[in-house]
Amino acid sequence: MTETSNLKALYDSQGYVLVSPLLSTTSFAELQIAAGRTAYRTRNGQWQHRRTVGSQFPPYDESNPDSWGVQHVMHPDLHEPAFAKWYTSDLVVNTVATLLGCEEDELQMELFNMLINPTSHNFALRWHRDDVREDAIEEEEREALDKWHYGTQWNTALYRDSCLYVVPGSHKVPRTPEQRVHSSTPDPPANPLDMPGAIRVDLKGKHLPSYTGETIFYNSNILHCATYDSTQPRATLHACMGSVKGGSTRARNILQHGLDWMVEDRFKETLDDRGKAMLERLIRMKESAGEVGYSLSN
Ligand SMILES: O=C(O)CCC(=O)C(=O)O
Ligand SMILES: [Fe+2]
Repeated sequence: MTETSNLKALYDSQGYVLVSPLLSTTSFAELQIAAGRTAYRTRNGQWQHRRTVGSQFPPYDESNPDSWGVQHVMHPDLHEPAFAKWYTSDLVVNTVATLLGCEEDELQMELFNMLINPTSHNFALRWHRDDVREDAIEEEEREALDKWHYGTQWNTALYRDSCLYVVPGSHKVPRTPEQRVHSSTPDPPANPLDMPGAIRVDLKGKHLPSYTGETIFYNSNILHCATYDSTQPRATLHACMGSVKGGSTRARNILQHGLDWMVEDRFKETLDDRGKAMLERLIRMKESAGEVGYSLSN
């Protein structure tokens, strides 16, 4: 097997794979500067597309001034071209095409957000799958997992990041009765490692130069949760990309984040030709999707 087919085989069997590095030295420096400015603007209220402490999933309300994430980092009003440049770079696009087993010209642009540490409150997300409700019965869960092959999500750490927990292999099989017990309420776990099969993901960020931008690519319907410590700096690029072969399967999960701004020409004008083509594929999905609602409840 070649190295890339190894990567895909591992991704398909575990539901995630670690890749390092996913950033060149230049893009690491550019992105770290852009990320710092973006986190600052979000925390001081200048950038209002954010994930609010207290809201685990979209829609994020405004009830808390503290934030655990920044939404829409490619938005033209943010004026940070480094984000779209990286999202459409050879390294990212080729890695995603390898993992999905598709050609570059099938890839659609999706979400690009950033996860940051809250500054005054610890926060956590419950065990969940991004697009399967916690009360789904076994057959519904199996059906949802069986069609979830057309996209991948990734976290690229700019600082060391050990917030995320996953259950390897759980992207393919419904929860066991015991796993259901740990993932059926809105409450985050007291100890994530109480979940049968759980592991903690530890991504090296800038501290070890040879690991710059360590990344986990994961199937977003793998069973996962996360804990956020307000004293641990976090700036983790959080993005996803899909293949047009998925048709509308990814529409709800992607469009629930509110992507009207991506349809505007002034966003398109910030992209190179590859980016424009990827965006065009997303817009086609959006046009055919209609009303999508939300994947999970808060
Ligand atoms: O913080 C993380 O790494 C995970 C975020 C997550 O699971 C989500 O936004 O659904
Ligand atoms: Fe999630």
